[in-house]
Amino acid sequence: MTTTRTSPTLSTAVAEVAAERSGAVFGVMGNGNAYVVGHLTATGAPYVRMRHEAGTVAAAHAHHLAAGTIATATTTYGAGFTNTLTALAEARLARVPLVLAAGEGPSAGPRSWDVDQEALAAGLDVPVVRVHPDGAAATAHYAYDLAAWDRTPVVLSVPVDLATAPATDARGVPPVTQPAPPGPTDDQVAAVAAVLRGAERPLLLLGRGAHLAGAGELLRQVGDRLGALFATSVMAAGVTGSPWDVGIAGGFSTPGGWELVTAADVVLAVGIGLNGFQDHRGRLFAGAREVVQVDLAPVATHGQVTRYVRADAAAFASALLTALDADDAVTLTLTHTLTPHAPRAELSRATDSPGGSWRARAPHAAGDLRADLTGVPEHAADGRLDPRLVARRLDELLPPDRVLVPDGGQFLGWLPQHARITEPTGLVLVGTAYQTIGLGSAAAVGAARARPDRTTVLVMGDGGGTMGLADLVTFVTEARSGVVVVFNDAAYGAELHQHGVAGVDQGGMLLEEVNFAALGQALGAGGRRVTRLAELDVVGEWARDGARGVLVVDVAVTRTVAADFLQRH
Ligand SMILES: Cc1ncc(C[n+]2csc(CCOP(=O)(O)OP(=O)(O)O)c2C)c(N)n1
Repeated sequence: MTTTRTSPTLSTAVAEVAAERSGAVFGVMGNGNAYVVGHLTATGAPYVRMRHEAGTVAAAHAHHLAAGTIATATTTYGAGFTNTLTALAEARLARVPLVLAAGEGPSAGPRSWDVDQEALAAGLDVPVVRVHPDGAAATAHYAYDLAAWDRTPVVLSVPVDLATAPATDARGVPPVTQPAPPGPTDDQVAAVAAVLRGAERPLLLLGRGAHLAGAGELLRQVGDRLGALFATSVMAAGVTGSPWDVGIAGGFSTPGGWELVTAADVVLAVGIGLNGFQDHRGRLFAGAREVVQVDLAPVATHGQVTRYVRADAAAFASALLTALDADDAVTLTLTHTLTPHAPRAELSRATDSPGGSWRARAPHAAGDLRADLTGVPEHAADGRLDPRLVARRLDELLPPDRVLVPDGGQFLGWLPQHARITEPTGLVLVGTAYQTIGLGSAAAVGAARARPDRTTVLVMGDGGGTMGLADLVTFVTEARSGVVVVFNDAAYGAELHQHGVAGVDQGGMLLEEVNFAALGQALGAGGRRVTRLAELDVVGEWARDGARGVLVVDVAVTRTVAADFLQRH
């Protein structure tokens, strides 16, 4: 293939824009994108060879979650494109911006083996931008602008018959300008401040919108003024960095955290969609008389919201802080007049909520809210390990500078419930929006690329793990520092605990045991099969030895313990 053309072609123009606009390009090549990929590799662009096309999109998705920037996926037309559809649906539902530069059938009309890619993308609500030789670079830029503006994956389509056509700048495409996010009105802020002032157990419930707006610190200050507790969505775990964060709200809550979250009488939900996972069967607001939601959606997105403010999370938090400070100043003056020598701490406590600060009444909220596992036996009756003890031990052994990347399955709940996640980029979750399994290994590739300074911890079940085997190969070759933890119950455990227990025949749920440690070794990683908790120490040894390369830890866990998120009522 020639990649030394001096004049730009449609493909080289797309490749140049992809290299300029994205920190990484994840691709599998074929006829439809050969010239795009060839130009990327020839020019030294950060191109990652994935092993399955679903992985190209999942890796770009994870890269965005871990780095915040837009990444690119690239595939050929036809089978290459259709292989991406599950991952594309996930990115669309998760509102993750990325660009998929995909080959497409000829502009002159389809051949016998072409499918209608535009219709397939439309079925997923994913926009398609077709490149034409005139204005190829401008059109490619438009695809990135659109992805950023609408927080969506965009298919940038390269018709195969035009792939090497000379590109010109003849046609300009107006840049997409990001509209300023709406700010709250003074009246809205004053009303919310009053509601929060009247709360006995105020909770700030924060989602990815708060993280993306960079509002974590401001919201922490708001909560501190109010003596409030914090909880987050899974995508915003650790966003405030406050010790008063009681953890993830919803199916992944710790028992202690869930009790506190559902006891709140006033909830301020910021940058969070309040979806079914967070709401967890309608119980999220069990104790709340007021639920204030602040988000960018045109209207409230949960039926129990009592007051909705459409605003950017940071603009709102800053205005609310000012309003609370103004209230404090008034109270401070009054209190100071009465008790001129009272220490500052006393004065600020005087401004607390009516029943005294929730924090003062529930000091355990700042402590360890995880389930008490005292007395839980290491091995269940089937002789395999208890996954909760495994997760708890791994939390101690894994390097603290880590990014957890779970696949989907019932094991999903164990690490969020038992391991510390101290910042939103410390947990990269690809698959839950569309409820798909099998994308974890590819997501781990994207996370490892985005955060080479961290240890990437790929966590998977044996079912999703085998589904995503192709890009386990990529992870092992790509990751500078990685651990693969397989919660291996030799079953589709989530199916077993939902349908097996309901009487569905288990023939389709039980799997042959796969030895992932041996698989890892065959791929060039370290591998250890773990049947006793003490054998997990291999992770600590690996970390002490410099945490280099990839270690696969295949843990034989029991089928008999069901995850809380499948059964909490
Ligand atoms: C692509 C896809 N196929 C099937 C399912 C249905 N499904 C959900 S969880 C699950 C089992 C996952 O098994 P495993 O990865 O071993 O994890 P475990 O549940 O055992 O922890 C299956 C098959 C799905 N969510 N996505």
